[in-house]
Amino acid sequence: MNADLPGPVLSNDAEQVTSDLHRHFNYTLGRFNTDEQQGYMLTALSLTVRDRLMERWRLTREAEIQDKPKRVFYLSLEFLLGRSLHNAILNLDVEESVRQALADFGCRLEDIESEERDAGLGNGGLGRLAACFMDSCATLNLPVRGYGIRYEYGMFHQSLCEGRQVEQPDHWLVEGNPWEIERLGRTRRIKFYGRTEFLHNAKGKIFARWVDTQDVLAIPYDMPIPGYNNDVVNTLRLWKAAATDEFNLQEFNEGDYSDAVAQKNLAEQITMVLYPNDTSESGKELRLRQQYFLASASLQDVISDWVKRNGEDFSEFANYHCFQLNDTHPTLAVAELMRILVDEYILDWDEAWEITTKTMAYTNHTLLPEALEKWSVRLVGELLPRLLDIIYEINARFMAVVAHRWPGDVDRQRRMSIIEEGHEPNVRMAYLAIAGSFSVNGVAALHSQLLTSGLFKDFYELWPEKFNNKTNGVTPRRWLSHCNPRLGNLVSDAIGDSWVTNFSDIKNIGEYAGDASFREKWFEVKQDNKKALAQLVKDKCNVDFDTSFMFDVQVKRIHEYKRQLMNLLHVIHLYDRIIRGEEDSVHPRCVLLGGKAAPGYALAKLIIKLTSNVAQVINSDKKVSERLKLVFLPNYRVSAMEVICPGTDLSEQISTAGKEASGTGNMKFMMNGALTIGTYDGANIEILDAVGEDHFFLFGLKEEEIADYRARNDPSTIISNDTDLNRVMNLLECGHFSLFEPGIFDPIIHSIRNAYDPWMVAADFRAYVQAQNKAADYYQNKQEWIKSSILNTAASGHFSSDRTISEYAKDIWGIKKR
Ligand code: 26Q
Repeated sequence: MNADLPGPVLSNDAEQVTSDLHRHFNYTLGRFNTDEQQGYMLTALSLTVRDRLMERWRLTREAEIQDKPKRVFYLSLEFLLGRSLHNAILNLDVEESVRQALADFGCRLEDIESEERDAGLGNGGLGRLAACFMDSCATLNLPVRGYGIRYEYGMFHQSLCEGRQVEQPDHWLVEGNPWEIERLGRTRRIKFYGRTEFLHNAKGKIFARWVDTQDVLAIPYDMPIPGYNNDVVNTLRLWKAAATDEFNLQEFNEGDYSDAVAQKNLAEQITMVLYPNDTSESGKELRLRQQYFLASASLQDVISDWVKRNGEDFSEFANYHCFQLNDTHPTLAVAELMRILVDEYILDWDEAWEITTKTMAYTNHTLLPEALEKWSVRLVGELLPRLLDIIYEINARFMAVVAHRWPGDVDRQRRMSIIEEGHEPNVRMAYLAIAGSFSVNGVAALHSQLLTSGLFKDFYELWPEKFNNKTNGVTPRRWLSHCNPRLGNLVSDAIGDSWVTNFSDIKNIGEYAGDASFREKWFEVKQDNKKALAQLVKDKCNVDFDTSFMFDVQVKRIHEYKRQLMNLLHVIHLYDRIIRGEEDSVHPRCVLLGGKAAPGYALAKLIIKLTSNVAQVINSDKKVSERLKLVFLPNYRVSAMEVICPGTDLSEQISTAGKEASGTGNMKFMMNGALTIGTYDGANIEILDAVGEDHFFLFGLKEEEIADYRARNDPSTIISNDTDLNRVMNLLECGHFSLFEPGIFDPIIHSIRNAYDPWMVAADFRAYVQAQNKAADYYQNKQEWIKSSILNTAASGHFSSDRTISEYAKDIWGIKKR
C-alpha cells in the first residue's frame, strides 16, 4: 500500500470501542434498554466494527487508484458468505476490546454473534469457494473485486415435517444488512428484448444498434472484504434490479396504474431469488435474465471506469483486466464485452475479439455432462437479440478455425459448434466460455485431467495451452482460526501463529504427533468440540450424542452421485448387526447427515425421508441406541459447518469416482483433524497423497475401473451374493422403515437394483463396509487415532485457498500483491 497515505485512525482500544458501541446503540439506533434488544446489540456492534473497516476500505481504494495495477474481477452468480461479524472482528484483531465493550452491557460475544443471519447467496461448493477466494485475495493484498447478485431471498431454509424436507423462503435482509453500502451513483442500465438495427456511420461503416429495449436498472451494493490483519479491505459488489422511471410511463399515462406497477415488479423480480441447483429448473428465462444482468452490469461498471481514466482507447485494456468466470453461469460476459466494444466503442471485430480472449478466463466445476449449461437459441434470441447475433458471429469464425485445423471433419465441427443443432437448437455455454477465454481450468488434478481427456477433448486438441488445473482450497481463517479457536490456539502455542497467513507452516504440527502430552491436549480439544456439536444435535434434533462415540459425518448437498444412500445402507447394516446379536462387533458411533435437496429433485428428497425414518427406528430402540445413533440435521449451511467440522472424527467423502469435481468440505474436515473415509475422487486423491494411506480410509472402484465395470454391473447378483447387503435390502423391501407408508421407498430400492445405476452403490458397498470396519477398529486405538488426526491437520497445508489464489494470480491473472 502507498506509504504517503495516512493510516487508519479509529483506535481498537477497549475504551474507544466501548464508546462507539454506546453511540451506535443509543444514537444511531435509538435504543436505551439493553434487556430486550439483543438484535439491536448485534447491529450496534456490527456498525462499530464496520467503522473500522470503512477507513481501511477507503485507503485500499485510494491506493489502488494511485498505483493502477492490473485488476481481476471474479464474476459469480453465487457468493456463499455466511456470517460477517466474527470474520471482521478476527481480521481487525479487535476481539478483546469487543468483549470488554459488550461486558459493559452484560452481553457475551458468542450470544450476539449467533444472532447474525447467514448470507446464503449460494447453493454449496461453488458459492462457498467464491467466498473463500475473496478472503484469500484480501489477505494476500491482491487487487481482486467480486461481482455478484444481491438476491432478496438466498438459499431456502430447510425444515423437516414428518421427516420430509420443507422449503421456506430465506428473507435474510428483513432486519437490515449493516455490511452493505448502497452506491446509487454507480447505477447501470441493462437492456432486454427489443431488436437489432443496422446503420451506416459517416465513414460508411456498418454498425449495429440494439433498439426498442425494455431496460432495467442495476444498483450496486458493496460489501467490505477485510484481509487478515493487513489493513486491506477489498470489495464485493452485488447488483440489485430496479425499474427505470420511464418503464411504466406510457401505461401510466393511459391510466393503467396497476399494470404499470406490475411491470415494475417484473423488473425487480430479476434479483428476487437465488436459483437452487436444480435440473428441473433449468432453462428458466428468469435465470437467463439474472445471468445477463450480472454480466452486463459488471462489464459496464469496469469499462466506464476505464473510459473515465483512459478515454476510448482500448489498446491497453487487456493488460489491466482479467475476468474470472465462476462456471458458465456468467459466460454471457464473453458476448457482452464484444457488444460493448464493437457496438458502443466501434472497435473492429478482430480487435475486440483479441481483447476479449485476452481478458476472459473460465473455471469449470462439473464433470456431469447433463450439468453442462445450455440455453435455447429461441429464448436467447427473444431476450437478448443483439447477443444472439454476436454469438452466431463468434461461432461462424470459430467454425472456420475448426475447419482449417481439421479440413473436411464435419463430425468434429458439429461436435464442437457453440450452437447445438437439432429440433430445438441450443447455445452451449461451456463452448462459448472456452472459445472466448485464454484459460480454462478444472478444480482438482483428476477433474482437470478428465476434462481434457473427456468432456472437452476436442477443445484440448485445438488449444492445449489454454487448459490448466487449480486445485481448490478453503480459507484457514474461517475454517480453523475462527471456527476452532481451541485447536488454533493449541497449534499456535506449539508452532507459533505464522500458519494463519502462511498455511504451509501447519506441517510443523506433525512433529507433535509423537508427543503423548500434546496428544492428550489435542484429544481434549476434540472432546470439547464434540460437546458443542452434540449440543447442536440436541437442540435441533432432540437426540443425545455421546461424545465417547465416534462422530461420523456427511454434510453436503443431497445428490445421488455423492451417495448419501450408500452411507445409509451402511448404517442399516450396523443396525442389523446389533439386532441380530452381534452388537459386540459394532463399535459405538453417532452418524450425522445434513444437506439440502433441490426442491424438484424427488429422489434426493426421498433420501432425506429415508434418513429420518431409519433414524427414528434406531434412536428409539434402547438396545441399538446404546451403540448407534443417527440424525438428519436440518438446514445445513455455512454457520452450521462452523460447529460441525471441529467436532467430527470421520469425514465421509464417498462420491462415485470421477463425479465430484473437487469437494471442499473434505478440506475443512481435514484441517480440523478429522480422518477421511473416501473414494479415489476429486481432491480426495490429493488429500490422500498429502497425508498417506495409513491415515485415510480409501475404498472403492477407481474412475478408470468404473467404465469397464459398468458393462458387467449386476446389482441384484451382488446383493444375493452378499449376505449383509441382502439383509439390508430385505429390511428396506419388507417395509421395516416405512411401516405406515408401505412402498414409499420403492424408487430408492429400484435405483440400487438398477443394472444401469450410474452411481454404482451396490458395486462399492462391500469395499465401503470393509473401510468402515477398519475405521471403527482404528478408532478403538485412541493414541493411534489422535496421531492420525494431528497428521491430517499437519498435511492440510496444500488446501488453503491462499495457495489456490496464489496459483491463479501467478499462472492465470498475472497480478502481484499491491
Ligand atoms: C445451473 C442452472 C440453473 C440453476 C442453477 C444452476 C447451478 C447452480 C449452482 C448449477 C450448479 C451449481 C453449483 C455447483 C457446485 O457447487 N459445484 C461444486 O463446486 C465445488 C467448487 O469447485 C466443487 O468442489 C464440487 O465438487 C462441485 O460439485
